Amino acid sequence: MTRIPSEVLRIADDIRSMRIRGAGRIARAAAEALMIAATNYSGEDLGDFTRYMEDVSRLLLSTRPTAVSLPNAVSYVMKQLRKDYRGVEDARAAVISAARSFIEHSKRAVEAISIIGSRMIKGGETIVTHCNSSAVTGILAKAWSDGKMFRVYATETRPRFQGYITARDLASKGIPVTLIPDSAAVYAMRRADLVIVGADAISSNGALVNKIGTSQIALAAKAHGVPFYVAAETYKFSPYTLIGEPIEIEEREAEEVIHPVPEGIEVRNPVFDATPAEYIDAIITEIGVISPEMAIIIITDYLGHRVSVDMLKSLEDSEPL
Ligand code: RI2
Repeated sequence: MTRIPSEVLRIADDIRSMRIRGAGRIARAAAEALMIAATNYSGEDLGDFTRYMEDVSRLLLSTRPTAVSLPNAVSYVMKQLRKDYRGVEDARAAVISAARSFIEHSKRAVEAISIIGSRMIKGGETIVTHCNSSAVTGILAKAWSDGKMFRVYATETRPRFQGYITARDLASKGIPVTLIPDSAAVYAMRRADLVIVGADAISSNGALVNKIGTSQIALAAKAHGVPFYVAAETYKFSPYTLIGEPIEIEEREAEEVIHPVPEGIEVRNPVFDATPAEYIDAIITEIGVISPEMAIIIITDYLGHRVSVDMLKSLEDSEPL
């Protein structure tokens, strides 16, 4: 069995340790890792190549459990290996081409979202965001470069403080930004006109899974009548939820919350939470602005995942790669 290249192991480790983070970046890094793995395969047996690529996929999928962009990227590339090929060269070419096209599509999707989302900012608003989403910062950067004036409240996003990345990024573009503790959600909402957050996963019932604390911001927005928007590429919609698989909420080490962990105290570190569809006013995707109730249509009609008894039965005997 061919060994997994060190560069691929490094990408997997970077995703696991969050040196590579953000659901979109994670997905592109996984596609790149599959491309590197395929390029480096030196054997000539198609069956062996397929098993090797499945090993690489399993490694990538084991890194972080919540962002559905990761399994969606892996399955977009790996479904190429369900076709018939004359030999390794053809299969390798198909894998590399699918990985490239995923990465290209992903970048263009983020760009389309920034254009569409920026049109929803009229100028003069106070906008709240949470964590660090490149889809969201893309929208804000585009609106600002189009000459719209607004200000942003960015939450710190304990325990990993990704809100600092957002604040630094916006400030570097000249966008007025105020960093606030996560517990200032209501304080911010009293002054806010709009909330825009990113997404790690959206389920078939339109619920949003995003960085822990998103749901309390959504609750505060609802209570204050502030519109709550989500910026999400369509590969953040989960086909797995369509067949009854819940989105797993990642729980990371207690040491991220407090170090050292005090003796005799249990510390929990769930890193995502779920916001029900009724708290979401719109989802800004690369194919347009939709309501959360349209999630099912995105998964079935746009992404092409159809449920049938035959498909469900075949799932029971194989791994859903
Ligand atoms: P983009 C991040 O997760 C945040 O929860 C953010 O909202 C989401 O990914 C989407 O980010 P983490 O990797 O794809 O920081 O919009 O745990 O960049």
